[in-house]
Amino acid sequence: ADCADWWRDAVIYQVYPRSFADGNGDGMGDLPGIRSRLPYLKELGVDAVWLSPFYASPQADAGYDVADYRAIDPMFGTLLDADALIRDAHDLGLRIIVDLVPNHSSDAHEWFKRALKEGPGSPLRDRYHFRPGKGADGELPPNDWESIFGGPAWTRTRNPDGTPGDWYLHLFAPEQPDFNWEHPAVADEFRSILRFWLDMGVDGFRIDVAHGLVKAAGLPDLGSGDQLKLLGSGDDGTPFFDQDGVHEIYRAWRTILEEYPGDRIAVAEAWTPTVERTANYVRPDELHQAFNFQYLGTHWDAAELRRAIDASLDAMRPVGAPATWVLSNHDVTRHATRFAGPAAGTQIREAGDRELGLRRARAATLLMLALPGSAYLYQGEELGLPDVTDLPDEVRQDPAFGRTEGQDGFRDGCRVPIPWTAEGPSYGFGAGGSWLPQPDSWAGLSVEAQTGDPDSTLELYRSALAARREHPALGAGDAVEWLDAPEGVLALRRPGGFVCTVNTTGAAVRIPAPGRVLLAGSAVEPADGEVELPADSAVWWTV
Ligand code: TEU
Repeated sequence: ADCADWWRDAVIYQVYPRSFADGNGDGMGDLPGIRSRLPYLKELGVDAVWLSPFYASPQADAGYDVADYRAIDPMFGTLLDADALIRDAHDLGLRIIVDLVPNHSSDAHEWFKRALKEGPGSPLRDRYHFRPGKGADGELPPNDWESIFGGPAWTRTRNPDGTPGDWYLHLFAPEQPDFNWEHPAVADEFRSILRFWLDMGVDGFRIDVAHGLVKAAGLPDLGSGDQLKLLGSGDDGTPFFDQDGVHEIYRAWRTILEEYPGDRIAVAEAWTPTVERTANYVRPDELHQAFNFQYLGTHWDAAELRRAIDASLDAMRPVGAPATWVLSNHDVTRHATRFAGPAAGTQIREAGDRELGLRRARAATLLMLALPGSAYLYQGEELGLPDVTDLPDEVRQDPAFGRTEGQDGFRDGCRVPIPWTAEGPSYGFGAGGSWLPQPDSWAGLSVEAQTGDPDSTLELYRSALAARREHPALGAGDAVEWLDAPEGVLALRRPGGFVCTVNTTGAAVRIPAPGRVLLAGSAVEPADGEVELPADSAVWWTV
């Protein structure tokens, strides 16, 4: 883990601070809580921890609305807590990656507050996208863009004298005004923020909405067309995503990262239409990694999984970047629920067959961890947590919730606080309850309940991560060789004498045993050179 290219095959664990561990009993997770659980993460066997935003924020979008990029929100702690967390992590050999939110600030950011207060003509307005409205009285938004959370991407301001004024752009919630990245002060400020956190000792950044910073000149209308389809399937023509200009920003950032010792990295959150477009973000002089959302979006289907894996490896090979796998995060339905039913997509409403979803999730994880490259885990997936699909409307906090039809804002379901113990009011999350209610069934899924149970998902993750550390060949390079296998079965060979078999079908399948069992998600007993692969299961073999 100390080597220069530590990130190429790193397993990185995403902590969602408000839902991980609550140190002060106010029902909200915090930095001291995370700090107290670092030994758990060390024992789990991950290389690094990515922390979702903990900055000063009104929490209109759970901290992705930053009011001060150099301060910790009091609800999470202080800069001293952050410093202690980084130090403790480093002492344990864990790296820390922080979330950077450069596409937009909070409307409570000093610049935006002053821009509003000073009124039209304020030079601070140039740091955002302020525009006069259309129509006789400027009563219509400047263009036809829609917010990703629903509704227009523009909100009208009031002038200091109370009259209706200009509009400002927000690709997300109205409380998240988009920065104007053409303005040099914005670029300067973020270079300075990078240095601030690098000086604090962080090992890298996860770049929020990395594909969104630059907008097409003139902010042209989308015209007819389903905007959501443009976002979902992507389209090179989208005037606010994946514009070529973003790459200049990342080249400047790479230079800064390289100035610091210790191989600091940046990973792009870029929802691009194709893996080839994603690869543009990880050129040798830009960011190091980019999440592979094409893989995240696949059905539980052998051919589809194989296609997504090949496409990602093929796209990354020419740029020399590691494929970066991810199955769950704080924006999508957890994979134990996604794979439970026939529906695909990132937002699933039904709970589905819990057992089926868990079996497939365990198999999908073993497949992911047998692939070359880096992998991101989302807190709680190592416990096999499902999404909580029946949260009452009144506890939901996702700003997308209820904004428009079709945008359901089901992201709260994957953000329910972690169960640590089998007993207690919030299953050990904290002494004062939890900001979202945990289902009763989570007692049996707690860290305490699973620890030491060899059949548990937690112990499966621990074993898989231990094996990955013991056999670095598992994550190394970019080579995957597909072996002949019956329909619905994947068999992939990795250099170093490893084979991973995945049976994606609902029935047991008999195949020639590829070698000796290294790790199995469900019990397998090879005999006479053959083995029966249980339904929806994966096995690692050494040959
Ligand atoms: O997400 C960017 C993004 O595009 C997501 O909104 C995604 O499309 C959606 O969640 C899928 O349902 C990032 C953060 O990860 C997310 O939590 C923030 O809400 C968003 O940026 C705004 O900062």
